[in-house]
Amino acid sequence: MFENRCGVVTPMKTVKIKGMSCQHCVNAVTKALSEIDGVSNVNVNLSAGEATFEEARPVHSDVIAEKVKKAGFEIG
Ligand SMILES: [Cu+2]
Repeated sequence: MFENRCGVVTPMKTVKIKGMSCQHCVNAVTKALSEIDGVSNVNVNLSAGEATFEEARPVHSDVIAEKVKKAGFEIG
């Protein structure tokens, strides 16, 4: 969490990612999520099968699912 210029705390979001098996997968998911407009500070945890990130503004879950799918993984 951090405060942006407006003093608004950016909400953290965590999503479950299915299909990750190694660091390469982690990098692919991290890159895919980072490319989404409004998403920053992406942190992917391989053992937990989770991705945590900050949303500067609300991002629809469909957009996230689509991006993850294109990278070859699934939200689960
Ligand atoms: Cu992999």
